Amino acid sequence: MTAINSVTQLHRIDRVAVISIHFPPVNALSAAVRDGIHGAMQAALQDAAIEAVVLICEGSTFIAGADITEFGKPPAGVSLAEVQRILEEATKPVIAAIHGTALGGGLEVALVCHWRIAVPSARLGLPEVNIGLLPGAGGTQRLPRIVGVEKALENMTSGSHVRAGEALESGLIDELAPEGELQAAAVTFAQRIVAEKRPLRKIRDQNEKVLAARDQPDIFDKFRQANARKFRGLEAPERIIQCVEAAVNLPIEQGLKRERQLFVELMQGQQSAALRYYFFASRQAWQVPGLAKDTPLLPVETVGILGAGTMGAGIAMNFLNAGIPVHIVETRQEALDRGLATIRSNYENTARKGRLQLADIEQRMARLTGSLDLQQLADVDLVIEAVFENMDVKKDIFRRLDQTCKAGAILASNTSALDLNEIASATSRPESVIGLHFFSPANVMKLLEVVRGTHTSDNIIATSMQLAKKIGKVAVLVGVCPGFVGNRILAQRQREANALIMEGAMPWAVDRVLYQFGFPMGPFAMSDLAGLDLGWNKERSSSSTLREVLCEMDRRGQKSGAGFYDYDEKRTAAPSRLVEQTIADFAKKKGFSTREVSDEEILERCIYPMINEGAKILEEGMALRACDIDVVWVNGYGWPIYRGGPMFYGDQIGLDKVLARMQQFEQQLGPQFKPAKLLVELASSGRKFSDLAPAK
Ligand code: 3H9
Repeated sequence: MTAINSVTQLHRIDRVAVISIHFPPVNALSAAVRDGIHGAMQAALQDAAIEAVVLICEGSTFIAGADITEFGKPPAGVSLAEVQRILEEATKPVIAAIHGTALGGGLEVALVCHWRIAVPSARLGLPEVNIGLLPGAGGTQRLPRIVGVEKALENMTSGSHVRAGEALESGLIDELAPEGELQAAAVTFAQRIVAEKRPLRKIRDQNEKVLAARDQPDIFDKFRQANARKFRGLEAPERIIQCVEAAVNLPIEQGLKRERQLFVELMQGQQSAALRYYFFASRQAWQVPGLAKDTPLLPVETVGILGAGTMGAGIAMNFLNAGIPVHIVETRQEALDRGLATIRSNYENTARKGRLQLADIEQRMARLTGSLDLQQLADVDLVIEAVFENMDVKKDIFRRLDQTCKAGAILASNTSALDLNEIASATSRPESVIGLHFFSPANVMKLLEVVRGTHTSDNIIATSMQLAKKIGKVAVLVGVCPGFVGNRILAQRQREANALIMEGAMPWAVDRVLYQFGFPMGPFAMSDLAGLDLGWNKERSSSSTLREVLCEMDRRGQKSGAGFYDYDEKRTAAPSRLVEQTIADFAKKKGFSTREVSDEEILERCIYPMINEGAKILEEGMALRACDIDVVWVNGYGWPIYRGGPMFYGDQIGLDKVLARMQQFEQQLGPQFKPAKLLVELASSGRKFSDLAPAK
């Protein structure tokens, strides 16, 4: 065994050289890894006793890609292109032995090896699109040469991973190795290649599949059209398509040049910077400073839910899906029956779309029970209260839970805005009380705000974070304040959207600007979808808000065929003259004078107060890090991921610019725009939100 460098070993098994990489956590292609492979290859090629080479990794995975932390730094070590050249041009067969994941640059390294062997649990993919890039080490030219143009387009623009079995079928790998015996199988495979004197196989020379696509020029436009919605606003998918067009129409050397050029363009762009930032942000959100790594976790093997409404039912599904039995308690049989039926029908809908087997439905439903008896929750490990937002009702429930539930049970509230500490004060064990704020529909939405009360104990927090992972949520720890992080920031945008239409912007103009910014829909389209009559009462309605006026006109949103917009029978929205007039009359009555409002103002008025509110949230320690706020907004509110999140966006456009506009708005429009202290501090010292240390 020879150490080539700190991360690379070279050893011989008979006449096969085994290069093994050990660079935890994911064997990313850092300078050391590149140097190591290059050095080991040189040694193996020079050694006359060596007939073949196996490239393998230690730890949990094969190479999972280029080292993202190196991006943007000055180049160091041997380049990836040189590493690939020495592998591909080697005069001795080189076999990549894959376990875990071979992703991005990792798969691109495997693709310049002459053969690939993998264990069945391995997954392979080119997920660069997820960080706003394209496979920049030949992936766009080599993948279509193996799996064909359509599959390559699909794989690279979705960033999906394929399992080893599928990879074998498509030719991406050449053989499966028994699980746990990868090295031995790879060496045997290499020896067989040598014994059979097989000519070295280079993917770059296999042109059949790309040439076949030359006769179908509309293949690319069809692909663009079919995916237009999915790719909206994103730069990388289109560049990937252009690279594959190059693979089809140009010789490989020119295709590789085109790939490099487009890769560099993306790498220097703002989208990739945002997506790379988000990659690390989404991982950091799981880490809670001050919480010891060995904090004991509580077992959560049974869950009780109070309330079988839309929220309660959706929450229950998360646990049923993860194999955890749930008991739902309601106050009325009818409501309970409706809730249980909702859960079944949600599963049936999923099954109809082919995403669930009928047997799975029964398995999940078998884990679900319900009753009208709170005592049934005496032994559960976790209770989640999901009744309507009323402090007195919630306090009463927690008082009773305190008397009913076993010691050590986690008592959680799904409140979206109420003071968790006040709720906890109704119990004799506030240390066991936590907020688990799910977003609607709770079985679909990824975000979970884990709300830490003043007294919530560390093991309840650690257990909740771990449980969130288990049920497939993205958890962010937040503090107790009205609306927590997500809704508190949303309130800023909503206030401004409402104000803008009083000042002369039409709802469809506000919606268009926010849609073009990248949100899936604007606030008025969203209100129509949710229903304008949420919380509206016909008897008490007094035309005091525009919303009330619209409801009084029976414009209650999509469900009534009209709201801010008019809807046809397919629910296609169209701007409404009547609404335009209604807004003008209402604004006049309230003393507003209307004017032309520019798109730029709409955007700044809606977004900058959100950034400002985020700054206040950080100032108060209600979010641990700026990037946590971004994770909340991307996962819970449709913030376009390629803009990183509101705080990253603020950093990107410049906090001095945000501050200057907030100050102008404050002067023109009032104190609601008063800049946060933190925003002033950062902007005046030329710093960013990302420069801040996390809160404790
Ligand atoms: C590329 O290859 C470009 C090329 O085409 C062209 C070049 C010219 N670099 O996700 P986890 C860290 S672009 C640096 O929690 P899991 C991660 O931050 C790259 N670090 O684990 C975390 O650190 P920490 C294309 C990386 O088991 C730790 O590893 N490749 C990288 O849930 C564990 O990560 C990709 O986009 C990296 N490439 O999932 C693959 N990857 O512990 C990206 C991970 O300090 N990676 N880290 O928080 C993944 O998809 C997942 O990490 C993986 C493991 C599936 C591998």
